Amino acid sequence: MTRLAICPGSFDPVTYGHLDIIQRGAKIFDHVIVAVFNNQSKSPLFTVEERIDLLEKCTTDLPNVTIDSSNGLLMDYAKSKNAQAVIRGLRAVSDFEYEMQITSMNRKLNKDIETFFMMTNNQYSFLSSSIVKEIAKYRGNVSDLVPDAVEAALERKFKQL
Ligand code: COD
Repeated sequence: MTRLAICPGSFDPVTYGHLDIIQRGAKIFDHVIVAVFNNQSKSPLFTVEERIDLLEKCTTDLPNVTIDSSNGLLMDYAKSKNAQAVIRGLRAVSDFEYEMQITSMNRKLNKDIETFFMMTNNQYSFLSSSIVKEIAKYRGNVSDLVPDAVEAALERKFKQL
């Protein structure tokens, strides 16, 4: 049986913290689908298409990773793909509280799909898409935080705004 996991998120935009979780997940599961969800409450900077394009550019070296998107519930999406698991990353205690609530609710929606948590790599423990956007907005250097393609996309985006 193929072990398939969904790695869901906003990825607005993808960072080295996300990529670390995706790479490590891809070593454990046969196939990982990175799914971009349109979380409107976060007022995204990038469109879903732009986020997918950046994720595709940053995962070309991972043959068992594909990129997709969804507008619905994560558990419905995971079931439609016959996934056994969802992968999430954990940075701090604050992440834990949020994840615990969502995971409990997701388990209520579908008890057959497990959520796997991976601790952040220490060097990325303070890294988030929001912090990257804040730094890039004021023309700060984000080259240690995101791949080149994302850095260039941020530059273009903030020039337009
Ligand atoms: N180190 C390690 N992990 C990290 C790092 C880092 N530096 N940065 C981010 N991550 C992890 C996050 O913990 C998360 O697991 C993943 O990477 C994606 O992060 P984000 O911030 O891009 O994505 P989120 O947390 O905004 O994604 C939320 C979802 C879109 C998954 C959620 O809203 C969702 O499931 N939406 C669909 C509707 C639904 O089913 N809702 C739940 C109903 S109970």
